[in-house]
Amino acid sequence: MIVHEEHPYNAESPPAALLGEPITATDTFYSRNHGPIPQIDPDRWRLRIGGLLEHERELSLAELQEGFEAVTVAATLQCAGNRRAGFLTVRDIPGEDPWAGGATSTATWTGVRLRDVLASVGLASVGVEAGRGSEGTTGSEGASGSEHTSGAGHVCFNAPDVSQLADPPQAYGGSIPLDKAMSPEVLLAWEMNGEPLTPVHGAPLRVVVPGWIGARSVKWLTSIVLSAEPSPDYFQATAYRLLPPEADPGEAGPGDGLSLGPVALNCEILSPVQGDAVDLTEGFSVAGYAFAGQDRRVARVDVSVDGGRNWRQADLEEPLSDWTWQHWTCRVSDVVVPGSEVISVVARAWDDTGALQPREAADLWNPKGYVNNSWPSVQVHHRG
Ligand code: MTE
Ligand code: MO
Repeated sequence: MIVHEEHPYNAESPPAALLGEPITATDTFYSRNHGPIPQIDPDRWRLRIGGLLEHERELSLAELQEGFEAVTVAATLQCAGNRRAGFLTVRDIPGEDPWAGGATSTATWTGVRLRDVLASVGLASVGVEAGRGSEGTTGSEGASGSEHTSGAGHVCFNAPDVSQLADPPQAYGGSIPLDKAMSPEVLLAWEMNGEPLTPVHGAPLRVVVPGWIGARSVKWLTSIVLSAEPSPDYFQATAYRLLPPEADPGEAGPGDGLSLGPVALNCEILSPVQGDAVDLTEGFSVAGYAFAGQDRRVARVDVSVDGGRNWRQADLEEPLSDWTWQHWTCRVSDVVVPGSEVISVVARAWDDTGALQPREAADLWNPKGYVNNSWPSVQVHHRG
């Protein structure tokens, strides 16, 4: 692992651990933590469900595991700060870790559907079919399209870990609109890759919100609150928001900037890595991942070995599910390098709406360093 911080523990997956692997081994799955890892006794742990409901409910782990259908979903998690390092040549981002392209990983998650648990507290999926609200699925924070008669529009998640880096210290939480919460892929999970969750990944129970930024997949879940509004928690209301470039993040308050929800189209080159020697005469392979987030799929990945002037198409793998990244590979040979033996390898992904990643990190830079989905590039030289 590439460890950015020990306390709190923040570590990204090295490129070699992600390369060509549809599923990331648990011990090389990235880990993003805002506070100390809570050690929770699963026998004493309870999940409380409250808010805009007729009956509050408290569930033990056994009651969750035995009371609802267990399902397994393959899903990629991706931190909103993934690839932040690419912003630092534009302008410094003090106080945030310089994540490269390894703040993303994929696992199979086993648990129960959040919607089944919500149904057990009287929240039927009324309105979900009637209105897939554009607000809810784009991640902006108006009323959800699937408003329930109780008035709930958002499902808030709370955890016991406290970030000492925020002033004052802040317990971790977040929320998603009700229509996403009622989608069948959203889980309350106790297993990752077929094993019980490890402490760093949220034991005994975490939320998994496929297709949305990792921040919404709240670990060490202890309570769910149904609410008319998004969670007031610091990590929903103030952090994980895209501020305009001129904003002072130290001054940003609740509601400033735009709330991040669905993952933006992105890709990364995992091989070769920066500075590698490759055989330009014999040829070499360029490989990486691409991910399109909520409701979208990667449709094409292009590779250039001349800094983005000419392109060839990579072979793109099928995703394991609607909620995973796609790996790609492109064999490059007959590279002619006039004058210099250093070449710039660039990749770019298109999604199935025809959207292309933006080219320049400079156009995307923001004070907290979120959503760098500019074209990745690496410089390599001839091995000769
Ligand atoms: N949940 C809690 N309780 N505390 C946290 O710090 N970090 C979030 C999310 N859930 C976090 C959390 C962020 S920002 C990300 S990207 C994912 O967890 C990372 O999940 P992982 O550590 O299992 O990879
Ligand atoms: Mo994150």
